[in-house]
Amino acid sequence: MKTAAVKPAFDVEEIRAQFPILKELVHGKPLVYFDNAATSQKPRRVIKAESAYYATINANVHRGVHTLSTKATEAQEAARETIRKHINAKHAHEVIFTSGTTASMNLAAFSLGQLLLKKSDEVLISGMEHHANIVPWQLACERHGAKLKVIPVTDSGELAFGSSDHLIDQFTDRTRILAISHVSNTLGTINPVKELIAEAKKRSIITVVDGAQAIAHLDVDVQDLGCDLYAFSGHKAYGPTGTGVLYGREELLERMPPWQGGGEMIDVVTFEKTTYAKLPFKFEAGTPHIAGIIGLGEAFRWMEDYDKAAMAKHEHALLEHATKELLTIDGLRIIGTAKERVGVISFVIDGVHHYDLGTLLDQQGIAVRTGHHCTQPLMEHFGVSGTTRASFACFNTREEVGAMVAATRKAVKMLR
Ligand code: 7TS
Repeated sequence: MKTAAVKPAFDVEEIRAQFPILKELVHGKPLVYFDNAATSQKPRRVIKAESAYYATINANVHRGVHTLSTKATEAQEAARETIRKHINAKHAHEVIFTSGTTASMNLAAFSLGQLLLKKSDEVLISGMEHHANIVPWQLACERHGAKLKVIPVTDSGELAFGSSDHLIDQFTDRTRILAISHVSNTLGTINPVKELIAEAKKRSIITVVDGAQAIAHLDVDVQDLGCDLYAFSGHKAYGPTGTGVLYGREELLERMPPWQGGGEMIDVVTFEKTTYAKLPFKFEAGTPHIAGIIGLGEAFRWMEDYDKAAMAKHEHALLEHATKELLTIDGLRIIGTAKERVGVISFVIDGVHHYDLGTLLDQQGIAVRTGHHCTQPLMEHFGVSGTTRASFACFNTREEVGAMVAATRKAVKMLR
């Protein structure tokens, strides 16, 4: 387990002051940014770190003997170590940089497919997955003649385990891989991944966690979870777009074949045969997003400066306030009422299309996401074409929630 350091008390105004974008006006109104599940905003420190790389040490990494290349390499590798510590991985080389969760999942599905999947084997996912944790496995299953199986979702938006007492009857003797989201991007449900992983381990099933919506909101400890692979995007955790991570347990990564070929991932290349570089470089073909990775390291250092539990508590209070206030609107239904949730709230309103509501909220300066949120099977389960979704970050306030509720009430009057 990680050791806790003493952190300053949570002060939302002090946090807000660090996000330059929060001073922007949208349609003449102060920006209320409630689309953090799509991408979070970035504190000044992250923006500065990224531009300082370009302004002072721009060079390619792990290549040159010259000073700038050495400095760029050191800055990139410092980011890797920061992330290792944050997620409590055993080794820095277990942290692979990717362009985001989507790339991490494609890497995982391609490589694990090659390593593990044979005809009639099974990959188990859940009914609340983002398309990035569905389609790569479908492609892998097609390639290897394997089957995709799905853990159903209950009406409250939780995983439906087997019959009783958390007995998991979705696992069969053909299940090779369990790929599951830590937190649902549409419902906010926090899944009991640690328990699922323990069950999977008893059956020698490899576990892959989609942590895209967890990394900025929960205390993620990969050793405590016991997962084999853990994927997330940097840009949802106050870091730059185009950055992400795939954490992998060393012993498994050693056995997994590369996903992409090219420069940096090789040891020796001949036309007859190529041998691969050691970890993590075997999985990092080509020039990485160096500036972004440096910014990502800074985002994690920034998060480390705060008490994540206090951030989570603040976001949860916003969720509770939003739930209570939104439910006073006639005909409004919340989609996803699981007991354990992060600050994500999805809702539908009788007689109001989510797209129209999103447009009217935008005119009030309020940014929410509308639509299926890249979870079409989940929308089908709930019998809706889409929802309006507000997703909170540590810089959001109770007053902003009030503004959203008032604007929603006004919009409903106009639209009905
Ligand atoms: N997995 C989950 C659970 C996600 O929420 C997302 C993005 C992804 C994977 C893909 O991440 P990317 O960084 O590679 O795009 N989710 C959302 C969302 O909810 N709204 O916009 C993107």
